[in-house]
Amino acid sequence: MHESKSGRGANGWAALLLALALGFGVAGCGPQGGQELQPSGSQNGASTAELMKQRGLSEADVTAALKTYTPTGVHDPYYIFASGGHSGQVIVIGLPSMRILKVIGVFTPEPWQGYGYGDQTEAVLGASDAENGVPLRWADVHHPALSEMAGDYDGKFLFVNDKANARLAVIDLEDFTTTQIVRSGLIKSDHGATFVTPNTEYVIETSQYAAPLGGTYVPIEQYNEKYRGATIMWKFDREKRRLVKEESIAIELPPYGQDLADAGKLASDGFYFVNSFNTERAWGGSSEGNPPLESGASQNDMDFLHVIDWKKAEQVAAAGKTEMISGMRVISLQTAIDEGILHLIPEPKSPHGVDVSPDGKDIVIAGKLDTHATVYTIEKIKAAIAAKKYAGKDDYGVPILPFEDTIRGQVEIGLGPLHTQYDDKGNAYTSIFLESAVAKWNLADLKLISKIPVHYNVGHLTTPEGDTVSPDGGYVVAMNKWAIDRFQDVGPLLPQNFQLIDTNSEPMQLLYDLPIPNGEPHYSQTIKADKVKAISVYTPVGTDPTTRSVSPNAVEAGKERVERRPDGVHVFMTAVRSHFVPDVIRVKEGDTVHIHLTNTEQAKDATHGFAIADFNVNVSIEPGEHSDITFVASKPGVYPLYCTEFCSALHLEMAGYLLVEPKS
Ligand code: RUQ
Ligand code: CUA
Repeated sequence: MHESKSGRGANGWAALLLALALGFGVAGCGPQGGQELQPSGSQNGASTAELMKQRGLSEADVTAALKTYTPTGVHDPYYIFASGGHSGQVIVIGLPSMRILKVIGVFTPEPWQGYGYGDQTEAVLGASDAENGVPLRWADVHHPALSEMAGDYDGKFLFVNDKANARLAVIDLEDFTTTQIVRSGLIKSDHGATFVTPNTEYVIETSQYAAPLGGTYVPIEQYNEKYRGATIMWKFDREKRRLVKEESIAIELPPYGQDLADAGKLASDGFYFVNSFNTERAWGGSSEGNPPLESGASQNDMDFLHVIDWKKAEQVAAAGKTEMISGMRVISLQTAIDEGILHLIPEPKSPHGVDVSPDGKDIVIAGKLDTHATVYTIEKIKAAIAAKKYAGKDDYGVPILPFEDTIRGQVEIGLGPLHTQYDDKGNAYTSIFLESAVAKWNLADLKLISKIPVHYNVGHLTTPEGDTVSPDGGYVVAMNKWAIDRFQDVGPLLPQNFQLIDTNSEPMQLLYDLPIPNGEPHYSQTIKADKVKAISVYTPVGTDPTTRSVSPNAVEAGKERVERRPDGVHVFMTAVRSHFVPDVIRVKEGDTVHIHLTNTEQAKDATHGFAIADFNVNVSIEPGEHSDITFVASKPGVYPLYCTEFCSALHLEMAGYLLVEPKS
């Protein structure tokens, strides 16, 4: 194995733009791919040295293995919660073993969990069906955010966004299930989402592509006048475990391409920061004589960092200075300007990540078309706001704070820096997309320390507790968009590649490659495992996971029954190893069938599944869980039903029949 240098200097804008247009970094750098290791089957009894020799492993390989190997029964000290990208799901991974623990169904039906099949989870998944008119059953998940108290992850909830359809979801970390999906109706896409304020007072969702607010039609020629961005402060009610639209506040923004966001903490508590690109307000139309969107959007040397005073926004909304759009309180752009809620600061061309440092003093921006990380300080930003020291106003009258007066400095990082994470030693780690590398640099003196190549085209990074006021350090995981030669071929669509890096060693050491096979993960957050207090059974028996209280339809053992009611046949059923009671269901063709199913088990891992042929019936019932299933027995016939989890020695016998008698 060899490690080659990136072999690429600062080639100027032309090369940079070309590489960007191709969306393609320096493929081929780093250890050579495509080797096959010898299997170890014939090596029983070999010493470590002999095994290394036979399998062609270096000392570094063995060190890497020792740093990640986790014996059976031993648990990882961290959870990674990774976005599942356009799978619409969330992936849960143990760190440092990189073992995949769960894929949580969020915006997409997930058959193993029965998510999106039973009545309860169908209601969660279909929350915006009526408003949208078209049922949405996929999403583009980008940025998970763990709930926080005093700027520290508290292990209670996880929020994620759907960039494609501008939705947010709430996942309860007691049972790792999705309990709520919301949509404002105000914006059409989001990207600066989800980010939480230090006590999870609000979950931030900011639009990406400008559109008329509220979803009306306006010709695109009126882009400047009528198209708008918006940032939404979704109120989170911890008691109810829900985002509350009526108590949420939106702020109208100019029609720039608002990008990533981050909430201030400690020194910068009360503010949040949103990047933007396309402050040129290009809208495409390349076949109508306009420049294509990508070049139209890259004309200006600077775009705008949006500085938002959310505590002020809260006061302004409380004073009633809002208008209602799509059932949401909106602070108009003019009000946001008049009340000093919104300020802009120039930021280097087409930035992407904005990341607040653990002490809240620094705000680090990395620009895709700039080779630097730019470090702003909240102290200087606050001073400029207080002194009304403006470098001008944008076309909408938003005051612009001077660039030079708000920054502390810049660090030369490399080609195409994107996202920054922090450790416990005052270091920052920035992903470098075009160079396919991770840079380690010191936050205090803004000095580059070292770089490590990754494979390939890295997007976000995650460090343990990395977005909190006290990161743990030790590791960084690079979330790479391309795998190219890292794994054996599986056809043209290749997995994404999560690479685990040891940051305590210098130079940093690459430890492990984890292929992600179900969607492009963007961001992840990594939390100490002991902060997450997951339950193992639902108590009391009959609990509905979406409400976390006993379902009115819960069934007790011995009280199973079938009732004919005006709205159909109600089957009150229990599941316990290894039978369903009742196990024969008799209905008539055309009947609406309501199955109320309680798993009466209280043993850890004693899950049952419930499936019926032909009617798309499939749920998973965890110990103590109650689930309701509704379907129309639209065709006569004999339909086996059975348990889908191999729950016991008599699992195959955990079965029965649905008999649908013909009408006539
Ligand atoms: S953002 S890397 Cu949502 Cu960078 Cu994808
Ligand atoms: Cu219950 Cu198999």
